[in-house]
Amino acid sequence: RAGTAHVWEAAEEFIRLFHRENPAAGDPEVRLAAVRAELAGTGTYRHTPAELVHGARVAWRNSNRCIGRLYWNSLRVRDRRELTDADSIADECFAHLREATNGGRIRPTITVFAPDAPDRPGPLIWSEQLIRYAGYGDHPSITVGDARNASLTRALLDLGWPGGPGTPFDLLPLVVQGVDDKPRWFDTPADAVLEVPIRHPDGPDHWDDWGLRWHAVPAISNMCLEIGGIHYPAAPFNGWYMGTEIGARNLADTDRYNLLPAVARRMGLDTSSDRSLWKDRALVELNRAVLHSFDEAGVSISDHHSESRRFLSHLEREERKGREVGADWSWIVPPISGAATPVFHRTYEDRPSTTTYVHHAAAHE
Ligand code: HEM
Ligand code: NRG
Repeated sequence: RAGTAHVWEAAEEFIRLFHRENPAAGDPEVRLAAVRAELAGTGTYRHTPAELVHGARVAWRNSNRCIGRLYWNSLRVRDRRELTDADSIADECFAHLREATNGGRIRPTITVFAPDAPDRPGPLIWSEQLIRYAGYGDHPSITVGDARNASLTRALLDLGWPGGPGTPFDLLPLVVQGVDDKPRWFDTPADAVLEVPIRHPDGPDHWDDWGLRWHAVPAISNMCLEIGGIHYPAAPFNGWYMGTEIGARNLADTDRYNLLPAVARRMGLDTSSDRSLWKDRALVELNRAVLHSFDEAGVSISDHHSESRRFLSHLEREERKGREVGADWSWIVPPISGAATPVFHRTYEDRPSTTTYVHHAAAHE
């Protein structure tokens, strides 16, 4: 069969790694012979349940942009490879959210749907994350909501979604494209989404009535899980947030919620000159508010100082196991107080792997 040479190469590497790290799984040569025969006969091969679990975990271990990798080996894997249609996939995404949210004690979880087959691509989740806020309007400065999701919001309206109430935090439906089907949208059930109201620990009178909020669970749903040459285009995964993702980026970036001027105003800061460092001071207070609010709500979240220390423990532990850890400095170093965290003061090798999570082009752009 033509076109399977590159699959075989990645498959052989993965199967050998799987057996090296799971000696109880038996003789790799026996499994390799079976994989080779299946590839020759069908143009693809099926992972065993144990290979899928380990593969999804190793793909996390190989995610060079992720600072949260210390617990890679405890990722919960939901095997839903039999599902190819949008309805069941949406249902299972919502079930994923309920199990992963766990009342606030967030559990790192992945749900794996059908892989690409030689004769047809697998299902696709158009939404960047399972939970996203609408962005109405095409220009960041005039958008209501999250400008990052303006193109997804537009795609949804084109698909017949009537639109939400028009608040800055309207939940978008999930967009799923089943195998051999058009993309379809599914309203996210309220009981699948936990949100946290953002309040400041010192200034309740200034922040309480503001209506800021963010969702508890970051669940990336548009990356492709690649394991040993097999591509799972729909495989949403989640961990918990590091506070800076919300406080220093989502709510602060000028092309997202752009809230620093409003925070500074509430704090009574002099915004007439950059040199008053009003942006820096507003950033710190916004980040304090995020951590405080998640703590108050009993929702898992890490801060960038402890997450950085955990990442260095991860590097040490992996080194002891004889494994080299790839990392991308520009993604690992937190967006505020970089040099105050230990991950700043060293370099990393951004080494590629064939078992990892990769971005594919957005279907709606
Ligand atoms: C990226 C933290 C769990 C895979 C990141 C980033 C942070 C982070 C801060 C950078 C995000 C950004 O700058 O936008 C964490 C924490 C976790 C966690 C605190 C808690 C357990 C996971 C899990 C997976 C994962 C469970 C996969 C199974 C990734 C990937 C990226 C990433 C693939 C890069 C995303 C991209 O390219 O857009 N993580 N993570 N992480 N993480 Fe993690
Ligand atoms: N910055 C994005 C999420 C990216 C992934 N971060 C995680 N992943 N924490 C945001 O929504 O702010 N995770 O799987 O936990």
